[in-house]
Amino acid sequence: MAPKNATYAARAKVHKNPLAKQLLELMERKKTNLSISVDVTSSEELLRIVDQAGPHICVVKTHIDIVEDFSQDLVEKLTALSKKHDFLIFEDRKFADIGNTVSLQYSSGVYKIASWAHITNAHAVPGDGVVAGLKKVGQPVGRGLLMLAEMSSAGSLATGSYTTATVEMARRHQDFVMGFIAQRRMSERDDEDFLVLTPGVQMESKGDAMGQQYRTPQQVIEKDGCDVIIVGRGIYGQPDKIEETSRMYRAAGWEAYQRRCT
Ligand code: S5P
Repeated sequence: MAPKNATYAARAKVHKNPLAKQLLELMERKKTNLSISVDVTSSEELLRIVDQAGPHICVVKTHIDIVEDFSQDLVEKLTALSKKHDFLIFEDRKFADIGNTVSLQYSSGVYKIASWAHITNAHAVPGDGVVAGLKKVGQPVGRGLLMLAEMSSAGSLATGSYTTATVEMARRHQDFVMGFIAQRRMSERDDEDFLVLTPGVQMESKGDAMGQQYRTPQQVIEKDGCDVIIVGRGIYGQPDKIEETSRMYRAAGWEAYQRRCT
């Protein structure tokens, strides 16, 4: 892995995973390590939030199955916004089944996730088959996968030897697995460079009533060596201040990264 203080640009130059390289380049070009998690149930609200946050983010994370009025039009408009504002789309599907099933869930059904989401994620619990099933669909169309190595929620079972085994699984599929959803940097090896995208980030609150636990951009990026902060309610929780709050989290995330690099 690149040293903890290596810049996104330096890492992009030598990265072998195409999606990781693309994201690192984008982050450097746009000077942002902020991802917004837009967990809202209306297409119109989703698109409004994304358009307002757009200038400040590198990734939009969706839970497409919570949108009540989902249509192909939403996907087309979201894709247009990703081009307008220069960000990647990450469908937080958390696949967790046998290879054959996840390949169908990823390619087919109502959502056809692989046709529009640059990035998706999977739990390691089924074993290597989950990666193989997703890779079969996603790799030919240039998609990337994140493995859930840790979770932000209280009492998560993704710790210790489970986390270690997840990293080992990712190592066996580096052509498709671009990194992890985790709470800290996952590897210090200099022959690999997994990106770490980290949810459970907020500056105002320490958590919610259902086990979510929040840490600050400084803790996540500067102290724990993660690469991208994922902020949900910290931004969309104030629907009238999307632009302003995105700007604030972007600045906090980028300053923490700059301090890490010096
Ligand atoms: O460990 C995790 C992994 C994920 S992907 N913890 C999480 O909270 N998430 C997701 O990040 C979760 O599904 C939600 O979409 C987002 C956090 O939202 P927030 O409103 O708590 O910031």
